[in-house]
Amino acid sequence: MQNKVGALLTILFILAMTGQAQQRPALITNIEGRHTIDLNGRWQTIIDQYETGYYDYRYQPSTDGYFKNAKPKSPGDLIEYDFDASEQLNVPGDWNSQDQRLLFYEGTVWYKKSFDYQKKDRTRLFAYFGAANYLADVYLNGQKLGRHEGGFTPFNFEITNLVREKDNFLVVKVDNKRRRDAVPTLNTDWWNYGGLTRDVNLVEVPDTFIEDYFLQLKKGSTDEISGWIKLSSVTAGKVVTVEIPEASVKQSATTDASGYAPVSFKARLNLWSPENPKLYAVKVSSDADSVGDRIGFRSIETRGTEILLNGKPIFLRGICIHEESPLRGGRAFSEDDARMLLTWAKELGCNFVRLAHYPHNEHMTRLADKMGIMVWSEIPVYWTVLWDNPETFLNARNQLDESITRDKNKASVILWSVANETPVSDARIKFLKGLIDHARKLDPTRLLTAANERHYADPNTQLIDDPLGEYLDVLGCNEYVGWYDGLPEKADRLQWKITYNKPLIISEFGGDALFGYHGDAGVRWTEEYQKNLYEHQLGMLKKIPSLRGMTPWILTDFRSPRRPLPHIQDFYNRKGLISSRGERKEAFYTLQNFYRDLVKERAGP
Ligand code: GCB
Repeated sequence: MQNKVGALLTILFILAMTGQAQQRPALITNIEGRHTIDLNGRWQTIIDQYETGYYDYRYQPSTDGYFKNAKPKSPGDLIEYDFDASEQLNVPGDWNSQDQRLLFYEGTVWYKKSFDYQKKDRTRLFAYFGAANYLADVYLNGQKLGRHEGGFTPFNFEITNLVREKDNFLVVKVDNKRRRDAVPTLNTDWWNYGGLTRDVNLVEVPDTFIEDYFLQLKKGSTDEISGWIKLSSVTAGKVVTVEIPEASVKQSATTDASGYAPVSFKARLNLWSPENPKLYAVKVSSDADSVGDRIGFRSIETRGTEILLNGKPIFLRGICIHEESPLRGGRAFSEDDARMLLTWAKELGCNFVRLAHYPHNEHMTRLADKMGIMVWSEIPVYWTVLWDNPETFLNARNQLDESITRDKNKASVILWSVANETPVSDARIKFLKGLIDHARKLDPTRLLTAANERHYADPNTQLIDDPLGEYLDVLGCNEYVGWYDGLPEKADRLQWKITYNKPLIISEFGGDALFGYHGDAGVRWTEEYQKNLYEHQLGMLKKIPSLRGMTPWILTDFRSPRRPLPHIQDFYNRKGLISSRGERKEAFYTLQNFYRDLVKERAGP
């Protein structure tokens, strides 16, 4: 029996690795270009720590759970919940920062929103969730639509046949309990914000609609757009058209048996770059549907240790960012939140951000497109996920898939990262190689990276030789010389050896400082210590010949359960260059000056 189970698991794992086990979910791309009805606002909620609304007293899934939104029909009826009399929470928004009782809560909260809907002929309707952390069970009018796992990527369900004109109730059970086999796993260094953390919309589309499209410059080209358009049904022989009026482009193609229409055409384009974040109005249409987008076109490649944007070598002046709103507290979710974070990054002198450690909301990547900021996008394969578990792999791959589906037409996104600080092993390589292959299949144009670790070859030599490097285009490396690894001055005597002839991004370094705490540079937690650490780090990093970018850790202080030190941390990771109240620490200016000098040096004498 054991053997049979083992064999079955192996087959599942092989299927998963080769991509045959699961169909890609039909996620609708570019919701902004669609007619939507927003379901944001106040939702009724029930805290359900014991999951009474889901399981019966024998711990079997109940047929009569809270998703029924039941009401007593007579005075004698026993119903122990009532959404309409329950407390409300804002959507989008995590629950932790909205209700003091829920700050540390990990478990289930039920959400309910009622709405009316005017039905239309030949119109399909989808409920689209920007994200729900972590596990979402979704019901409409008492019927289950499905489940989604993964806290940072969008998903949608069709509700055309279930929706009615009056008194619909959309119920979502959101569960943010951490699990060893989940992605991320039990152990992270960020707050486990639960809830419907991003926008919820109803999306109207025609019967056969443009479900997805990929329109980017062909790898290595600056004048050939190549990609595809996918219709929702698999009817062959349908004509689809791409128009970019400003570039005098109008191209048609015909769908194949699976509803895909490959396109490839020449175009004279004003290329997207941080100095010139040019976006073109693009229209994709079929006989029944039409969707508008704004897309930038740029090429991104590597040559030896160079990263080339539009054929020219670049240096990525970056910073890491968590999806947290420093001033309001809690998860960032709005365009205003995104604007504040990206404006601060620009003020620091950045042309690049690492959106750690999971896909951020779409406002971030849309705004990065408009503001001319290049993006490293990441999935939460963090530290020690279960490398040997096929389900864990499928989950990670699905999160990568949804992230690429959402953002693959954003010029700002130049790097997909598949992991952060994962320990070297064969099982991990197999897992991550599976993700890399999948990303390359979905998107042959972008660069692949991961934030890896380094180790000491001898007391003065840091060695980057992670075997994963072989499969990456750009090496990412986190290091904490001066914080977890000695004192800041240690950086002065270190040399770096890198076994790959590839560009390197130092994807993290830094140290904690409490804003306003001043003292000697030798005193931990002071702004002076952090500033001194940055000075020594920057001196060291400048000497690495293949260094092509850096994203120090991190733009702003952020909440973390791993950081309890009273009066200093108070459950915040204080490695921000900006405090959780928006105050710039001294090291902010150290990095800002460094980036200013870099720009001057690169502009020439
Ligand atoms: C790391 C992690 C990051 C942590 C950071 C820290 O290496 O990648 O998620 O927050 O260190 O502050 O320790």
